[in-house]
Amino acid sequence: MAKQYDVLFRLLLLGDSGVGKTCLLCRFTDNEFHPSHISTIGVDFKMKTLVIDGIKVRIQIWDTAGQERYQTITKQYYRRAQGIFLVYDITSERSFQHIMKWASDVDEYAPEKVRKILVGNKSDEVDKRQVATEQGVKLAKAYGMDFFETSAFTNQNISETFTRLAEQVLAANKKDLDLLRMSVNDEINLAALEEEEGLCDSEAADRGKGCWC
Ligand SMILES: Nc1nc2c(ncn2[C@@H]2O[C@H](COP(=O)(O)OP(=O)(O)O)[C@@H](O)[C@H]2O)c(=O)[nH]1
Ligand SMILES: [Mg+2]
Repeated sequence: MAKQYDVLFRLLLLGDSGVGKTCLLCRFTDNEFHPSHISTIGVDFKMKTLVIDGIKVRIQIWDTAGQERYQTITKQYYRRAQGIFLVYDITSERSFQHIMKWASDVDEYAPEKVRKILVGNKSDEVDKRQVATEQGVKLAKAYGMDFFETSAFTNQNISETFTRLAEQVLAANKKDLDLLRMSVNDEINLAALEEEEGLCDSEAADRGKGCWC
């Protein structure tokens, strides 16, 4: 049977409630947009496979499914991520201001080599815009991240944004992958390897919920 993928990465969508994280995910994986998405019906994650430089990259994208409202996102969400989308809503200055808080959580809890990308969603809402494109560009530059304005509604820059982060994560893990390739001529699954190495701490296992094992 043909190999389904060469490598698996976990990506995480972060940002205030209502910025459009769930819609971005549904648009990317299913090419669907539900205008009145009921945020309580949160998906845990969705998967998609991309081919980057001939490598089949399976990405598992985690949505925060309502926890952001109560700031109960556990550090395990961060710890298991290799890439993070920091999402704000261009019609909400507040959601943009909060990016700094999300970024500092990432610095605190995520692995050091995690890759981040800044996303200003709802670019179709031209009349309601509160955050200028230049502000996004400037913030992304300050954090050393790439930046895209997206619209889950019109499909603007959706696949570009997800692909760019996947490419960056792949590049950041390329050395490990090449080493693995030399020794394992089979399915390469970084996530499975991590598990074998026991990276899931007992604290998380005890809690069960919120642990990505
Ligand atoms: N106009 C517009 N509305 C959007 C867009 N993305 C999401 N929304 C709307 O914003 C609201 C919140 O979206 P949701 O994905 O649930 O946000 P989440 O809480 O960050 O997951 C919903 O009413 C969506 O229909 C977009 O790109 N453009
Ligand atoms: Mg949501």
